[in-house]
Amino acid sequence: MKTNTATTPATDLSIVDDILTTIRESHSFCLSGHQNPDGDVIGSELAMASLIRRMNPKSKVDIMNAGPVPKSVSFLPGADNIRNVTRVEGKYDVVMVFECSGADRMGGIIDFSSQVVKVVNIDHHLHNPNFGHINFVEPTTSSTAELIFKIAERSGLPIQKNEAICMYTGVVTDTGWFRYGNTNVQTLEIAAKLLAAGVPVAELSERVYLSKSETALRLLAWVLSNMTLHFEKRVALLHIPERIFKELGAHPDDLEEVVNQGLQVETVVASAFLKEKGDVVKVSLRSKGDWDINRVARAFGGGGHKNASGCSIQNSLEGAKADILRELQTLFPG
Ligand SMILES: [Mn+2]
Repeated sequence: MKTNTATTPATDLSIVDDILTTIRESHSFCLSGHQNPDGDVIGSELAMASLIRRMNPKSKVDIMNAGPVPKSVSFLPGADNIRNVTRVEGKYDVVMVFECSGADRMGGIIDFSSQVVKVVNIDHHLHNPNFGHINFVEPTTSSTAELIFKIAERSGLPIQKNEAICMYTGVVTDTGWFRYGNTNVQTLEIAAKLLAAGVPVAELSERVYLSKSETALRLLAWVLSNMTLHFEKRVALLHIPERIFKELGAHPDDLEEVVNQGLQVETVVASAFLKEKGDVVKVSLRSKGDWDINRVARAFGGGGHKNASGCSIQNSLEGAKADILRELQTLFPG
């Protein structure tokens, strides 16, 4: 077994200080993440909103996303106040953007040039173009929640239990509960500090992971029975036709984690999950170890990380399967 070579990122504290100064000196904040936010976006937004309210009690802090809070993290303290919008109204001193490669990744809900004075860009993805006035971007950090932790710690305020729960949720959902290669020394050091701040680990894992609907399990059963293996069983191809999705009465939340199931097969190094919706197929990609699945996603204009990426393909389900297999084949030259 290989040793964990994941590096501990060195943080530029002058950026963190710029963010803290911005929090102290501004009056209105809009916090937002990528379209269809995940556990890391929601946890980061909630922890950051709480921190801003403590540092700057008179300020107005709104959280708005293009998409609902996933059911698995809807219990987080403050999640009821997160708004699912198609458009942000009015103007803000600051917009804090989590996990986005640009304004369009937020679903186009806000116009930076006319509605915002200052853009703070916080992300841990590769290829972030540093579109903000302040850019706190660390691709070697496991999760945005860890970046929020660094800001909170540097503020000098003791971390509150509600904030710790939100940040911990961001870290564990992005690291697969510390199983993925993005887990590094810093991740576990931060996790330890969050535990010290009162995170109830067992209760939290039950709420996040053991709270699926019956439909989600029936959908998973369908997907796994129809799984195909390719390239000497190194690739698992999973799919769900729109017709089956509707027949089962499934909800988009029911698809969470489905793509990871393909990786359970011993020989499989890359798993693709295709979801048909209208004339577009959404593709989730996962890989093991050094297999770079991000390259495959980028071939279709998508993005993400080396081991977890996604893209959309304008094609029929069968057409998209052929497209994605053709690109996956490039992982295995010769
Ligand atoms: Mn993340």
